[in-house]
Amino acid sequence: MSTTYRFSFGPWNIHSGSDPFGPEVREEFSFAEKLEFYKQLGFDGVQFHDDDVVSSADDPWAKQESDAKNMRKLLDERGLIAEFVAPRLWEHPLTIDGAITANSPEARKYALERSKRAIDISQIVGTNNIVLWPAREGTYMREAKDPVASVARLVEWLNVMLEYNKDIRILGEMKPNEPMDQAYLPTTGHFLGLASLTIDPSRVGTLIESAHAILAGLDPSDEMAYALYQKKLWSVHLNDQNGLKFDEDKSFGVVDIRRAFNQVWVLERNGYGQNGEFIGLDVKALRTQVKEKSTNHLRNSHEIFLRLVDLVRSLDVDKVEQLRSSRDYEELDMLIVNHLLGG
Ligand code: 3MF
Ligand code: MG
Repeated sequence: MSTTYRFSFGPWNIHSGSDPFGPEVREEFSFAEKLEFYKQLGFDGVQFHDDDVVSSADDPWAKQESDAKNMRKLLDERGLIAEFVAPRLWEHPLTIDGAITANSPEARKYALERSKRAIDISQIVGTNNIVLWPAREGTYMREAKDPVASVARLVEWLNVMLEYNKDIRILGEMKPNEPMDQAYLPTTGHFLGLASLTIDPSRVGTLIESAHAILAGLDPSDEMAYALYQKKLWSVHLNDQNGLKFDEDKSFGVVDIRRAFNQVWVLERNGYGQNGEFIGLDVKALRTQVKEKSTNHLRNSHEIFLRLVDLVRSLDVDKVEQLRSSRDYEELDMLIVNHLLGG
């Protein structure tokens, strides 16, 4: 059965181009304008931070609830689906030194309460998927926090969330560094290892971002395979990355088309998407783009993904099997390269 893929992205993927070294270079599209791009560009799913849904995660709950209901209406009117809600735990003044692993009890309490509200928001916008990107759950220097206590705090956070709502599931999006020097849970493997210690491992899975695997020196398709085997690959953030540097969030496949092909191969051949999983694209427009063309990275990534699906489907699998059996990997190399070159 061939999968009909559904695509998603987050409102942050259409942006005004600021980076740590310079300000905005183009005017931000309003949220309402961004929403109109989804269907135009071939996307059905919207990924949210809690405060993408509500105007402030620090507002009284009654205000947040009404904001979330309005958002649900906007989505329904446009035939859009909320894919996940992620509590944005890394921007608040209280969470400067981390949220879940902060040394400050006040910060940790804030993180727990805010995360519960994010779950409440998810229920209103219509998704059970909660993404945890533990952005500041690490250190700038090793001595800053107790590493064992930090791991325990991450498990405790998971348990509180799983207990708070029995319908939700948690997707950990792991990244080895940036903004921190070292993350406590740098890879999918680290996270899934802890998942087994929670009160309900069946509701703890993963979202794998290509660039995050690359930054950890790993191959994204192997990371995806590892999670797929465990039936725990519940979302992806496909993108590309040119080596070990800051997280570039380049369009999918533009740096290494073969690496992208291998991700599509592992997803397609293992039925990813057949239980409603989205093809999420966490891609950023280059800073040099003008506003009118600052959604092309999404269009391009979507197109590259679909063209790679065609290439995966048209690959001569018997030939691949034959070359594997005869251990003729030089010929296998050529078969793949020829296929990618259209020959
Ligand atoms: C990290 C993420 C997001 C970030 C987003 C904004 C769900 O890779 O996917 O968290 O917030 O990328 O920069
Ligand atoms: Mg991401």
